[in-house]
Amino acid sequence: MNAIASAPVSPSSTSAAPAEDRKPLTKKELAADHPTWCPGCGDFSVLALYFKLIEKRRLWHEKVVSVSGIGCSSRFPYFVQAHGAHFIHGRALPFASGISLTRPDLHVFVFSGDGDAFSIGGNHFTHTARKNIKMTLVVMDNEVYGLTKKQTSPTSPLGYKSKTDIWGAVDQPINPLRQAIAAGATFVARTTHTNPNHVLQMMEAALDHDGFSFIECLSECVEFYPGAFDAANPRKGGAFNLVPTDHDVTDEVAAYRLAGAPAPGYFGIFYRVQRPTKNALEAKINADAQAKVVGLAPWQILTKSFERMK
Ligand SMILES: Cc1ncc(C[n+]2csc(CCOP(=O)(O)OP(=O)(O)O)c2C)c(N)n1
Ligand code: SF4
Ligand SMILES: [Mg+2]
Repeated sequence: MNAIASAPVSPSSTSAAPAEDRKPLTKKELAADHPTWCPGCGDFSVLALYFKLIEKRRLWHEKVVSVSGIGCSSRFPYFVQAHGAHFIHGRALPFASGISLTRPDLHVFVFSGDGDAFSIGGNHFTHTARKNIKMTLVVMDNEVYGLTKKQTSPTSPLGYKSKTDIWGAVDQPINPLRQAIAAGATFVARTTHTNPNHVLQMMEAALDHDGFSFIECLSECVEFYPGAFDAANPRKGGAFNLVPTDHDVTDEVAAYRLAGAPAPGYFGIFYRVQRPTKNALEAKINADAQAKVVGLAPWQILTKSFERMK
């Protein structure tokens, strides 16, 4: 991971070369530190497919930003050789919002855990979704707090035994998809780490979406919740059910209803609509304001502003 201010420059990422002459980045060029996740952790799969996405879609080091909060999944930016920030627990989205609004040329990705995104960061999830700030949020949902060694998370199912619920969880878990739809997210999808092609497909669709795109990616914590998603894994006797082909992704009520299907639920795009982004709306305000001061020196603009305040 590199700090925002210091973009790494590899031979294939010099900004002098036109995009069409540059070779897609390879996994070797994209990999930074060796991931410190437990062997078998679902998060490895998400990282590998993020590399694949960058390679396939010919994104460049200096144009990609990976932001995260705190948690096992949030270690993600350390392992990517591009701009990135491992920020404060639950605060990845406001940090990423600032980047997205000030640098519209960058592809902003946020990688979060279920605790990071829905517990301590729950309010930011709601507000980033309703503001429709252009970025992609991937929540690596393992239904537990992994980093802190097995506490109940907002997505842990009823009855799940953890260090904070030794007799089994009694609180109704949240439904991430329904929460996103209700908050005003304009792209809502679900996938699972055991189906690599599908993860990549969802990441590509999210990248193409002009607005806030949210992907819930089931990602097994083999240490503290092994087998959590066997019911969605055909190799473990489960069923991987795609969103029905006749589902209308612009129908909010239908999406909400589909998102309520009992475990293992459906996989695919539940909801996708176009609504002006905060990025576009603010850019217009800025352009209008700038048009009023064309030809003036900065000190004259400042004087005008002070006069308005009198
Ligand atoms: C302000 C603050 N409160 C609590 C913590 C402790 N803490 C670190 S990670 C974490 C939860 C991690 O769970 P999740 O977001 O689901 O990520 P996972 O490790 O499961 O990938 C908690 C409570 C912290 N680092 N900072
Ligand atoms: S504790 Fe769980 S979530 Fe964390 S790295 Fe290990 S398997 Fe992955
Ligand atoms: Mg978790």
